[in-house]
This record gives sequence, C-alpha cells and structure tokens, in this order.
Amino acid sequence: MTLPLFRHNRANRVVTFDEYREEGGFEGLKKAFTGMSPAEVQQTVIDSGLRGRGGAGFPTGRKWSFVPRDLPGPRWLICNCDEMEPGTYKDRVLLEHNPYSLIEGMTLACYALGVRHAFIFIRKGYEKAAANLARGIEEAKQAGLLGEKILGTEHSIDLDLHLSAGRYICGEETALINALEGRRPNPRQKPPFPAVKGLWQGPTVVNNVETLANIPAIVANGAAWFKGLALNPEGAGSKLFCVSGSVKNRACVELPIGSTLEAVLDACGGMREGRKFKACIPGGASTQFLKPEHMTLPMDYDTVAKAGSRLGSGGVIVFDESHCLVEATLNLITFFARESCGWCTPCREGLPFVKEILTRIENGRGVEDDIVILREHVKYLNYTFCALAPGAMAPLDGLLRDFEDEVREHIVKKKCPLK
Ligand code: L3W
Repeated sequence: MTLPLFRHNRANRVVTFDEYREEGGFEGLKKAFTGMSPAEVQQTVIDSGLRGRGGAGFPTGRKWSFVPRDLPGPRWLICNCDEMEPGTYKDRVLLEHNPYSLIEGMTLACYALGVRHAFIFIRKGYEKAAANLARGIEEAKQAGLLGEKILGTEHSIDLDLHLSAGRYICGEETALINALEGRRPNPRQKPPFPAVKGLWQGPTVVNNVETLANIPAIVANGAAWFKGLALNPEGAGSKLFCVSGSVKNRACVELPIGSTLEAVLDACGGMREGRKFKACIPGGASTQFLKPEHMTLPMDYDTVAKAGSRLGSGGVIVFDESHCLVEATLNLITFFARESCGWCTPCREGLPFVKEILTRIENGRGVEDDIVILREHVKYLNYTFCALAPGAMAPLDGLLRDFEDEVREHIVKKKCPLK
C-alpha cells in the first residue's frame, strides 16, 4: 500500500516540482479549488481521523472547527516546524526530501479555514529544509498554485517562512505566536486557545509539518482511504517514526499507524548486533518508557496511551541492556532544565532541582529519600503554565514506575551499576 508522506522521496535528493506533479502532486489542491467548498474540505479532514503529529495527537479537523466562522478580520494558519524535541527529526527528513506536500497541504488548509496569509515557523538550523521550502513556494506561485487568484479562482493565499529563535520553548504554540509577533517567547495562558485568539489576537490554527503534509493525499483520495491505511480501527493514516539509539540503521521510516513497536524496530534493521532491547521512549523525550513486553503493541495514539506512554512525536529512542536509564533520564532532564523559559516557578526552579537529584543518584551519592522527592516532583511539575515541565516529567515518571529497582541499585551500591 502506498503511504502518503514518503511516496515522492528520492534516495539522496529532494524531489523536483515536475516530478511531484507527475506523480499526482497538487491533484488534491486542484480537486478542492475547482470542485469542493471550504466546508467540504474541512469535513473531509474531520472524517479522515487525522490527528496532530506534533506530539499531542489532537484531532486536526476538530481543531479547525474551533475557528469562529463569523468574526470579522483576518485569521491565520501557522505551520510549526520548530522541531527540537530530543529524538525527533521527522519534519526535517520530510522537508529535505519533499517540500511540496507541506506547501500544498497548507494551501488546502488555508482554503478550508478562510486564511489569506500563512506562516511556516521553522527551526533556524533547518537550512536545507528552509531552502527547499523557499524554492517550492516560488515554483508553486509561478505555476498559479499559490499566491494571487489560485488556478484562476477568487482565492489568493500567501505563505511566508519565518526563522525561529532557536529555543525549544518557541515550539510551544503560544510561545511560537509571541515569537512571531516579535515578543519574548513565553507561553500564553490557555484558554483562550489559539484557534479562537492567537496571532495578533486573531483566530489561529497551529499545525505541525507532518500533519499538514498529510492533507493533499486526504483530499485527493478521500477520508475513507486515509482511515483505511491504519492497521487497527483506532488509528488513521501513517506515521513517521524517527528512530535513534541501539538499532542497526537509525532512520526515519513511514509506517501505517497501528504497526507494532517490533515492526518499527524491524524497519530499522532490528537491534544492533549483540544488543538486547531494554526499553524505548516512543514519542520524543516527553514520553514514558515502553518495555520488552510492549513489542507487540500497536503504535496508535490511544493504544500507546493505554499502555501508559504516548505516541507523541514518533521520536523513538531505543535503549539496550548496556544503557543506564538513570543517566538517560538525567540527560533528558538536563535538556528541559536548560530550555525552560523561566516564566513559572515550578518549571524554572523544579527542573534544575530534579536534575541535581538525578546527578547525585547517578554519581553514587543518592539517598533513599531522593526517590520520594523525585516522585513528589513528578506530581508538582504537572502544575505548570505550559506542557514543557509535564513533558520533562514523563520519562522520570516512567523511570520510577518501571525501573525503580535500577534507581535504588545506584543508591545501595553507591555507584552506577553499569559503569
Ligand atoms: C481549541 C480546545 N483548541 C486543545 C489544541 C491546542 C493545541 C492542540 C493540543 O503540547 C504536546 C506536549 C509535549 N479548543 C482545545 C484546543 N486544543 N484543546 O490542541 O493541545 P495540548 O494542550 O494537548 O498540547 P500542546 O500544548 O500543543 C504538545 C508533546 O507534545 N511533545 C512535544 C513535542 C515537541 C516537538 C518539538 O520538536 N518542538 O515535537 C511530544 O510528545 O510534551 O504534550 O494546538 O491549542 N478546547
């Protein structure tokens, strides 16, 4: 079965505009602009079951439906390409191979939402992806598929690239909106959600790259086709899994939603020679560990959540028996502590404190009470202004839930047992 996201990919180069068109690219756009109302496009996305691929898995069509229809003044679409979640590099791979699915998907989303002007907020280091997008936007304009009076209709849509300031928090949607407005990227209070009050106080939809890149195939082939791609009834479509750690071939692979964890690892050649699977983080650094017993778990949002973790961004970090999970968690917490915007106290003060305790345990200076204190912080740090600190607590939560013995061994032996 042909999956939508990587089907135009060439081995070592970006697909050309002509190749994309010859392989059915921009057919969804043509179909919508010449024969579907904006409401019909939106309904197709709702029916497809597409869920946000940035990490939260919120139903895309439902998010679109929150945009008030009757407000005067502009509304906005922002593509969140500020990919910086540890273990996550799928949007970069996607755009380095093919910028056109995103450009076409954004044009379709603008059409459905009544947006005249949209932005791609892109991580500063993603130079190749940004160059591909800049060129693709010009090519689409030249071909009458973007810009003024698209395909001779009354609809005009512009896309602009905006470089991120290069901090993790800029990818939080309300901080991103502040950054785009030229303000300090602190998250804003939600509600109101951006779909109601976002960029310059106007209704704003913020969607991830992978989410939007799915829209052309959904419109071209229909909602039922997309739903049917998934291997289980709970899911819809495909998912990009970017796999790192102890697999033979670290790679970004596209698989049907509902593929098992084992199938994801197999797509990367399985475990490295002589290494035994110990655990993995399935959805970027803000998710709990999965264990060997989860090998047959279907990777869809609801099933992974029922297993006590999250599909998240699909950034799978694989650990083997030689890896210390205290050290791995410390590594992730160090990242989050550094990237806190400092706006709210539990996050600003709590993350460095958790980092200090984990450092102490890893270095053989931990005490039994540290486990209690860490557990309390998993609770406290869920009461913060945005999802950064709760996300940071997810691997720690998993560590204490599934590998408490390993943590205690550090304390009892007064050293890391794996060093
Ligand atoms: C209108 C409502 N809109 C929810 C919208 C909301 C947002 C989306 C999801 O965090 C996660 C986080 C990270 N009316 C609404 C509504 N919405 N209720 O739906 O919202 P939410 O609050 O569930 O999540 P979020 O704040 O967007 C995102 C996790 O993703 N994550 C992080 C990935 C980060 C990257 C990166 O590289 N920067 O990939 C990975 O798992 O922990 O849980 O649009 O407005 N009633």
